[in-house]
Amino acid sequence: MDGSLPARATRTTCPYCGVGCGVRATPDGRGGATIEGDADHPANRGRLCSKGAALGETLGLADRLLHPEVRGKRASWDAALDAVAEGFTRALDRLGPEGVALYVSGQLLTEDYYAANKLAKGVLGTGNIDSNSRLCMASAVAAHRRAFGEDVVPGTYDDLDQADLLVLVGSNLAWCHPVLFQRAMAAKAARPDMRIVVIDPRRTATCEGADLHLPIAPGSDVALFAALLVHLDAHGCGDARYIADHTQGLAETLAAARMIAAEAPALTGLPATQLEHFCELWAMTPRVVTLWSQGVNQSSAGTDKANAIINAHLFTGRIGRPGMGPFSVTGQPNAMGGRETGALATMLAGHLEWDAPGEHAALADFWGLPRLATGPGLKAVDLFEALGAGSIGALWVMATNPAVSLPAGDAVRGALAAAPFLVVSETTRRADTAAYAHIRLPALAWGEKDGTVTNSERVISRQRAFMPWPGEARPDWWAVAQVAARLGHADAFAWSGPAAIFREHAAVTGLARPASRAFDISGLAARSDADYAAMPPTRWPVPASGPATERFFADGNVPAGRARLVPTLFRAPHAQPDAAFPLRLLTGRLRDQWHTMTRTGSVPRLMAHAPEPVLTLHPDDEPALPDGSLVRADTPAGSAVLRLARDAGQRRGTAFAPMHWTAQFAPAARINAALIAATDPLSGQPELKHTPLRVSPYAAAWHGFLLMPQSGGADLAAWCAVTPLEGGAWRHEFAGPESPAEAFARLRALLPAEEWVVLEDPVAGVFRAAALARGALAGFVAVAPAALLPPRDWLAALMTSGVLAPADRAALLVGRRADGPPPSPMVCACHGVTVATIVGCGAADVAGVGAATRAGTGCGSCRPEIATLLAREFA
Ligand SMILES: Nc1nc2c(c(=O)[nH]1)N[C@H]1C(S)=C(S)[C@@H](COP(=O)(O)OP(=O)(O)OC[C@H]3O[C@@H](n4cnc5c(=O)[nH]c(N)nc54)[C@H](O)[C@@H]3O)O[C@H]1N2
Ligand SMILES: Nc1nc2c(c(=O)[nH]1)N[C@H]1C(S)=C(S)[C@@H](COP(=O)(O)OP(=O)(O)OC[C@H]3O[C@@H](n4cnc5c(=O)[nH]c(N)nc54)[C@H](O)[C@@H]3O)O[C@H]1N2
Ligand code: SF4
Ligand SMILES: [Mo]
Repeated sequence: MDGSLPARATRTTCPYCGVGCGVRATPDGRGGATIEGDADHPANRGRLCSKGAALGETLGLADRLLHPEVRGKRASWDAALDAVAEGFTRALDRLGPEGVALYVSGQLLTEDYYAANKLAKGVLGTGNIDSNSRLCMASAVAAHRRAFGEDVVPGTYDDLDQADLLVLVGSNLAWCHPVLFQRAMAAKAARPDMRIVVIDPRRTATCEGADLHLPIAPGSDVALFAALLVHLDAHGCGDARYIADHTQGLAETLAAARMIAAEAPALTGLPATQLEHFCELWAMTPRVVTLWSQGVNQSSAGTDKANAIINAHLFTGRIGRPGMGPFSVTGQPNAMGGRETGALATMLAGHLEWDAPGEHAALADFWGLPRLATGPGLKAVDLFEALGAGSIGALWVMATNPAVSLPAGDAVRGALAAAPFLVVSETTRRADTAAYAHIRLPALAWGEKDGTVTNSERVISRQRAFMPWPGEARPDWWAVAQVAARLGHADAFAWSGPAAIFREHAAVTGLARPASRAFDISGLAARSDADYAAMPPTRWPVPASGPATERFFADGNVPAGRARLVPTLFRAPHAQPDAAFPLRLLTGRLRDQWHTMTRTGSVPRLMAHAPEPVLTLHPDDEPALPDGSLVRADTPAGSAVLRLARDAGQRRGTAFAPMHWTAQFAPAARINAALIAATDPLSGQPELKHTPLRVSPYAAAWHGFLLMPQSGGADLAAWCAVTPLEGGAWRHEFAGPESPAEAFARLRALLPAEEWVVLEDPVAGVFRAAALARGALAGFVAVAPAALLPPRDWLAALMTSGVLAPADRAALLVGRRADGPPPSPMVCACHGVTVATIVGCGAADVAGVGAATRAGTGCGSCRPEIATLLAREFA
């Protein structure tokens, strides 16, 4: 099973977002692969976004973890696995099951997830297995369970195509679920009466395709949806029959909504007329999908926000029918799989419940593991606090990078550094968390691993291998099974491969009989290895007998018997801005980066869109701070330093910073170091979006940059951001406290040169040096006050363009040829088209720009930005 290379295209699934696009991958024989969208996959019908389209460029083995390591030294798998088993045994002896833990990820395959959960709950006997889904989907899960009695997404992507009104709440769909966004745009183009509303404090790229943008005050969504419920009630929009036959809790829910509805304009900061317009649109459009994401979930009121949305759908009976329903989109490729396998501290397995009579015993019997954990364990934020407090003796982290992605990042790093025993399963050395590990286990990556993932619309798709296993990397489930065997449970983990695990997982979902569960794939429990290998995308449920449902809850039947309308009261975010921290920090994602950049950060064309970590403010906030300068972002929890950008689409009083930069790329710009670790009381999901903030100038004696053939690392200056460039060179941006002359000498010494072209002006503090080797540019360093640095783009291009023309040589120290184009930021990652080319091409619409420059004609992810540029240009 350590796969030889297939000659033809392999059908697999994109490993990034929860849209779950089908991909056809054909290895190119040089360590990469050609990637195309799978026209037959129901999620994307052939489309891919910029990240999916660039997957072939992420397959290289640079920085891959290829061998197990014990305390920093290469070790055999046997030695490493023995050490893991010993470490956990020691911790169990000392602290009991509460003192051991696993922290896993929505980027594991379902089979890995299932194995990890069985090890934690079944063998170690602990509830302490949580997933990074706690940072992502926990509030949606808790809301589904409150409303329906089970964690079920009622709708499908077809509902987006069929809706007459699509409401996007706290979702930057254009950047984060680009292929779904393109589906929505296509639906709107086909049916121009379709309306799209975006509810987001920021005017995002998603707003480009919307009819209405409600720039809501951060954290206030409950008030908006309470106002909607009261409006629906006042205008007779309730579905009396559905309410009477299928729901409970209406009176309390309406009473709670009425208590805040009148305050909605003040709480949401939205003009009453705009609120009214939104409510009317929603009220008069039966086919409405309300789709939400992290602007809802990542909040100390996340569960209430989600229930406030679901309430409006239950009240109107607009659920489970074509084109209508509440829709929580998942972030990670297998966020849903983790919920299905129960690999969260608050779940058992296969949607079985601890407190449902007989289910704990049924699972313990089925597994043959009588030590099965008897109750929930620690949720992610609490788990890392416990680690910091010394009450976790052994922790195994798998496929997630908590040193970067958890809030209170410096405390998390402290806890990781102090962990008595830390195992990290990783694909790459580039993950900050791996640096703290006592044991590093090399995992198979996308293209090598084999199993299943479930997307946002409950479709189970295969991820198939099309590359050979590199070095000694192995599947995560295999490492788990090996450790279980060493702990005395070889039989319960004696799987021949992922198909066997999948069958067992499917069988677990049938154990809830006779209690009904919506999640039932027991009909897949007898799949042969060959059937599993060939499994087409399959939507759950797949019960062993009886009909499978396409959409849930249209008939009102929910697992809880009656659906619950949940009273939701307004709660402001955990911490309020004050004189010391007057702004609010929103965080989130950029179009072309994936999370902690361990994959997308090494792809130059994905880096080109946003090469540096940037903090965005409204032009009227902190107006004295110059655009493009480095600024300190201070919060009650910590600080980070980022480049300042201005955007009139940013809500006044808020700032936005991307979550992506790490110690590998920009150590001082890790924004999570500045986030407070407040959580939603029901879901335990951290409030990653609303920390109070102060922004001030970052005092540096010098600024500079360095271009080199290789990366010099991210610790060359107090502030440093590293970016790979097209063609193989690297760019480093710097600022620091020493004198410019000292910095220049230190950095210049890093460059190889046969000849130098140098400018030194100690009085102005301006220093530039171009290093030449065999007539080509081999490196460039510039140090100066920020405003006096030359532009980078042209020099960066010269780094890989060979022997320099005399006119290029003459212009080196200026950083730009007088007859060349002015520097301009990249917009289209597929075809390398810049802002200047787009606004200069003469076309007035997105299609015209595409015809003239090819921008927007690849994956299409940049089309909203092209529209924004044109709107600005022709305003
Ligand atoms: N390019 C890219 N795509 C991704 C990912 C990635 O890393 N990169 N990650 C994937 C994952 S795991 C996830 S979870 C999804 C996340 O997908 P999204 O949730 O769409 O992305 P975010 O940027 O985290 O946040 C969405 C928006 O919430 C807004 N917001 C903040 N506070 C509030 C509020 O109080 N109310 C409202 N209504 N809105 C608010 C923010 O301004 C932001 O624009 O993306 C997935 N897709
Ligand atoms: N400020 C802020 N913080 C956030 C968020 C936010 O919006 N704002 N969003 C949160 C959300 S929604 C999420 S989902 C998290 C994501 O945060 P993380 O999960 O920490 O981010 P990733 O970079 O996806 O980490 C996945 C790691 O697994 C490795 N990996 C990939 N494939 C495999 C595999 O098959 N096996 C193994 N063993 N390893 C593998 C990768 O190299 C990478 O290091 O971040 C959260 N943090
Ligand atoms: S939308 Fe993009 S990132 Fe998400 S699954 Fe599809 S191709 Fe992958
Ligand atoms: Mo996520």
